[in-house]
Amino acid sequence: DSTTQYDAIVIGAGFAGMYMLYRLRQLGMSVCVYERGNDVGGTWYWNRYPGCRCDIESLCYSYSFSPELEQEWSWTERYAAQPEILQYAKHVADRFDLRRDIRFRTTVTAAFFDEKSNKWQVTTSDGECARARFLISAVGCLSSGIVPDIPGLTDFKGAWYHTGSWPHETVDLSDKRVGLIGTGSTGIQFSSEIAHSVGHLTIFQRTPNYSVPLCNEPLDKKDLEEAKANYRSMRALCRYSMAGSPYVGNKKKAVDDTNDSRERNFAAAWDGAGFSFVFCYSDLLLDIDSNRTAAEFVERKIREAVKDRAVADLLVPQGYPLGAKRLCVDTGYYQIFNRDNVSLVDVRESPIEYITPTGVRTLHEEYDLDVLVFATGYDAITGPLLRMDIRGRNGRSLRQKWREWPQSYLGLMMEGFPNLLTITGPGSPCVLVNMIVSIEQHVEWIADCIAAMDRDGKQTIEPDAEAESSWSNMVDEIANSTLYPLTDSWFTGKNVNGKSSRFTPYAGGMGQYRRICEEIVEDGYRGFRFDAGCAKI
Ligand code: NA7
Repeated sequence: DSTTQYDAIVIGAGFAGMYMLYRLRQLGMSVCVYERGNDVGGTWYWNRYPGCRCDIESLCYSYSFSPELEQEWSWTERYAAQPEILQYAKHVADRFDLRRDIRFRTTVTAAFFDEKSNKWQVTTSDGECARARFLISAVGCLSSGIVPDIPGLTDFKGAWYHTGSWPHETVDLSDKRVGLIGTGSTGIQFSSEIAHSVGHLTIFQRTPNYSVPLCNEPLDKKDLEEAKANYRSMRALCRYSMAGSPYVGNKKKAVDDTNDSRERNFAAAWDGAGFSFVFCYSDLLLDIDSNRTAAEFVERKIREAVKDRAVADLLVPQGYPLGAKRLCVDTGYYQIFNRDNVSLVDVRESPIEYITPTGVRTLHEEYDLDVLVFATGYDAITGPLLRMDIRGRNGRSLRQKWREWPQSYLGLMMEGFPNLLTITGPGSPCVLVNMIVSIEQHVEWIADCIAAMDRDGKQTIEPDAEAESSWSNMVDEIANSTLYPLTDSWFTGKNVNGKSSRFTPYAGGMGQYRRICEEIVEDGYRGFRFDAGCAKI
């Protein structure tokens, strides 16, 4: 067999793939990482649109595994912009000499499990085949962008872009008539950044989102010295926290507070904002009445910021709880609507009918545009996995298995797919928490599991069907105890035509999830079977 053999193949060289490679090397394994981009960084490699910035604080949106790395890298802002995060990813790749095991510009198209050899065979876009005992997906949760199927796009004479595959060369938007479709986190970041420099910005909004201020600021020498001296305790807090960030949330419920005290508390949270806003009471994502108090506060803030009452009416979210769609975090978003060169079009009231060679035609009006930008989101969490044709035991495909519902045990492994491990897969906390904390926990769990298998002479690991289904039911139950499923969103898959819709991430929090994973290991990998037939539950 001339096929190249590895101990492990990792798909993706973003933050998950890079750290996985680092840990597998420490186990002495031969590893190949396939990466479709030209360099490391994943999300931060592809998302180069103006205004792209992480809305988790830099000091905790960074690797914790190397104290030396922590000390030598100095973040410049409380919330880092995309170029700085990409620079950090490149620095990590250089520092740990990761690139020599990464095959860039190579997309994995298919993978099947060969039951005779207990190996995964992987096929890539350049027709190459490789085999490995372990196949580890590090494809990310938001890497499969969606451009809506609007008639006429191919006839559009101007330039058009999806924010998740923004060109590497500078796109000159100055003085251009720019159309933006989508007002999620990305659309809000993009429009706030460019409104001041474009000729005219037309924002096509279907659903208004709740957005709170980012309150970004430079990190000075003193901030950094203090952070560097306290990294260990901050990381420990993140690891066992709800959201993978060092917020100490308020234990009080909003419904139990008096009106005056609640107003003061919301105002203080607004002044520090970022995601900590939703933790200013313990029940904002659990109790609809509490949630309403926060939503009303944000509504007042929107109305204070936007001068035109009719525009403010359109920007105020209606009919779904704050935070049920991912909360947006902005820098001066609502204020851009006071500018003469920004207009808001309600495409729920007047839907986009088609794209013309010169712009966008809605039911009631035509808009002339030079550039059209789609900030229309992603086929989240399962999308990047299902783009590949993955087949496990008996040739059964993952697409088939997940037709109804993406069942997984711990978001880490699927029954019928031995030795396939998914970093931040469906059923893990993934997108509900700081992704780096989530990634590090999965990578470390996987590396420890492989080391334990080698110690015990086990070839394969696979979850038991019963463990997988009870985990998936629990993910569902926890989601249903929150307000998240009360609206359609990319969390539920409803943003993708024909996608099975269930709330996909584990909503019990990072700390609780980590404890469960630890207990399962202490209990001899409860719910997993090692080698065919060695069930242990
Ligand atoms: P999101 O949050 O999925 O936002 C996509 C936006 O695009 C949202 O406002 C959608 O409206 C809108 N959309 C999608 N399709 C259409 C069509 N056909 N017409 C009009 N509007 C449309 O994606 P983001 O990239 O902003 O954020 C994804 C995550 O990336 C973010 O949460 C961070 O974790 C990073 P809808 O709400 O569906 O009515």
